[in-house]
Amino acid sequence: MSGCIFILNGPNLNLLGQREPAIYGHETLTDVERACAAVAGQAGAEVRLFQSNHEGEIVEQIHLAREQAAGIVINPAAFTHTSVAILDALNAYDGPVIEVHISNVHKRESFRHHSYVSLRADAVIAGCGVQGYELAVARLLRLID
Ligand code: CA2
Repeated sequence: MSGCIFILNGPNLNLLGQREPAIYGHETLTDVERACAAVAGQAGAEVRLFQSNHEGEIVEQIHLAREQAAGIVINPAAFTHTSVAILDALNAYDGPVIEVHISNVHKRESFRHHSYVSLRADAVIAGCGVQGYELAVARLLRLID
């Protein structure tokens, strides 16, 4: 198996590991990228991690994924609950998509219970901490095998 898995992250996730460790843990996005690269590497695949605080930049990464990615792992962060634009972009992507949330959004405020992205995602992982990203990559590798 070869191919690149895009790991897309939404607003404020650049602060991962620096603030709110009780909710999001101590690991950073760099740690996430390293762990996911190790999982993908066992199958001869690569990952590319991207984070943006801007909705349009995430939409553009999803467009790029149409040509470059065998699958997408996405934590849209707050855009999960608001963004029809990200949903529409994912609907124009043909490969598998896995939605990840570090926290268990269903144990939190009710506005976090609805996800536009879940209307497109092939699977949703929530509440596994940053391990959720590794689980998502492992699942994607199975789906694109
Ligand atoms: O649990 C998740 O992964 C979320 O996608 C995280 C989003 C939140 O809006 C979603 O409802 C659930 C928030 C990401 C903010 O990330 C931070 C990380 C460290 C410190 C502060 C914010």
